Amino acid sequence: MSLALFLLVACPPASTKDDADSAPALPDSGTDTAADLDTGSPGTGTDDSGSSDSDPGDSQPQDDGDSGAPGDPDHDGDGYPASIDCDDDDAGVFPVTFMDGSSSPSDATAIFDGGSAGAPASVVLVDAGEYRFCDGLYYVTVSISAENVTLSSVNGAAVTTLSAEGHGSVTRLESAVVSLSLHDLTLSGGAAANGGAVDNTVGGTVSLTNTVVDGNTATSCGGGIVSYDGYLTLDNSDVINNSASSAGGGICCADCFLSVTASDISGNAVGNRGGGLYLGGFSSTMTVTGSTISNNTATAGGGAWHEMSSPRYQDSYITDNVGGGFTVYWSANTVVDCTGGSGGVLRNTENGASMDYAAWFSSVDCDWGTGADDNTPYDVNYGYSYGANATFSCGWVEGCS
Ligand SMILES: [Ca+2]
Ligand SMILES: [Ca+2]
Repeated sequence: MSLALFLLVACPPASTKDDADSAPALPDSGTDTAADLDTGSPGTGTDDSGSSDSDPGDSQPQDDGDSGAPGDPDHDGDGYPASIDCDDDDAGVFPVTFMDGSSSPSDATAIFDGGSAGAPASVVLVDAGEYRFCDGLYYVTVSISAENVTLSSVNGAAVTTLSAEGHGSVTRLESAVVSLSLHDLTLSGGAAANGGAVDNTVGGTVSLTNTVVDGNTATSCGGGIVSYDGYLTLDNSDVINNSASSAGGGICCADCFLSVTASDISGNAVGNRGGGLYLGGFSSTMTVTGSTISNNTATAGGGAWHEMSSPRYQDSYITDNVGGGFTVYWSANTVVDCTGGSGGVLRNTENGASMDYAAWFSSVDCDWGTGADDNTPYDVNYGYSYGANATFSCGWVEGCS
């Protein structure tokens, strides 16, 4: 088809009908010329393709008078165009929505906005409630002094990230009464002395649900998360690719209560003890259930280092760590229980488990590896070596059998 013929077919006479908008079936009540000269007021005109329409690219057949840029409408009139408003049909949902439970949602966008990679926004939260984020990458450091604060997202961790981009911890608790819940978020880019993504050195309470702690660093303890004298709960969350200099590449927990369920602690590294996690202090307890600790690296305790604590692994895997599966040092009671039908300590470099001054250790129905799955050189290094034992208990070194 020649260009001339194509133009004849595609372009009706401009003076007789709507000329170029996205709803050509609509008659244009204005008088068109070859160009669009519709003079209707915004919201009342019928041709939206011309210079008189502020949103020629949106889905409205006519100028809708909204404040969105061309092609980026603000349908719900909340002041935010669809590109950053993850619910553009709900005027009560903003890029960052704050809900305190007692009134209608309010707009918290301004306090989280405006940060850049070089200068993250420094946010202090003094009001209890939930801050829910639309999709996006927010450059922030967040310190929390309100008692109960939830940071969450509308569409999940894969599309919603808070990053400190090397300028401190992503989140920091300011006192022991603070309880911080993290839901459906990714925390990354934190860099601090302790706790790159979550700094809880004050004895507060932290829980992570459907959350990813990825790519944070600490010069001392807890590349991803630190918890001193506090409570830390992970549910269906990942602590991955974090690093620390001295202890706990992923997690550092001292005098704390740690609960890990259906989570993944992988790919973390530390210069000294506890590649995945470090559990220390005189009163720490830990339960890891249905989770995986894998591919972490340390000089000792590649997967985990337990010191003066009581760790319990329930139906969990400790695999492929460099520097040993886990080390138990001066600890009262260690249990590795796989009676639920899964879990094991497999393919760790050096030992599956190493123990010094461990009072009691038991393994129930766990796979400690055979053949290609064996740990090297020992499944259990207890001063002596024990290999491929599925179920055994050791009370003090000489009682191990
Ligand atoms: Ca909107
Ligand atoms: Ca909205």
